[in-house]
Amino acid sequence: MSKGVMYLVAAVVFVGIGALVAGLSIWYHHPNLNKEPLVSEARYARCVLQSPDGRVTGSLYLQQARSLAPVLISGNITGLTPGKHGFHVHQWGVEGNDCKSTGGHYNPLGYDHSAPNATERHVGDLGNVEAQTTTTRNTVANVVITDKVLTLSDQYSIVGRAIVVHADEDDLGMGGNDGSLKTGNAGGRVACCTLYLSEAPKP
Ligand SMILES: *[C@@H]1O[C@H](CO)[C@@H](O)[C@H](O)[C@H]1NC(C)=O
Ligand SMILES: *[C@@H]1O[C@H](CO)[C@@H](O)[C@H](O)[C@H]1NC(C)=O
Ligand SMILES: [Cu+2]
Ligand SMILES: [Zn+2]
Repeated sequence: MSKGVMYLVAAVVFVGIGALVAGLSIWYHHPNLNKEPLVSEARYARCVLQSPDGRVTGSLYLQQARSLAPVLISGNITGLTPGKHGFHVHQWGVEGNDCKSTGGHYNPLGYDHSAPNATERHVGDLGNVEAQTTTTRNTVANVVITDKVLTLSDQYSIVGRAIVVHADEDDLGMGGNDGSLKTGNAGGRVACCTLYLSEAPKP
């Protein structure tokens, strides 16, 4: 063997041993990396709506069977004015009972505001909920949403962000003006809450 080839072989062996040592040390410091998780991958989250004037209340329950599965949202919201109300995930959690602290619609991909079934939309674009008058002169909006864009895990998780309910109807980006492509012209923020991870609901 020439000297050059010997040096090359020595270098390859040296780098190989280095990689092995690095790999073993990562494995040693993170012994859980090669273990199955003890709990199921399903995730659950909740959001307890609050409104500055206390008129709107409601609880929302979210669930996702596994990473990349659709997110189901269910719940009831009472005290809204009858009719449709924009319903979104905003970027930040609620600070100090102030729905303005939640920033704009959660939009990590930089798209325009649109409808929940649009291929390009804000991640937070969930359309509208509709409040109906009940016999007791109150209103209730029954929320049942299945959404394929939202997720409770990974890079674009909405956990820790906010759900915001608006005063007016979301025009789903069809309003023909700048506001429509930003917020759907859904008006003021009448209620909001921060999403937090929770246990599976008890049957
Ligand atoms: C919402 O209210 C309806 C009618 O009272 C009830 O059947 C439903 O279970 C409620 N949904 C949730 C998620 O609490
Ligand atoms: C989204 O839904 C609306 C109403 O349900 C429908 O008119 C529209 O064509 C749908 N858009 C897409 C992109 O599927
Ligand atoms: Cu909003
Ligand atoms: Zn939006």
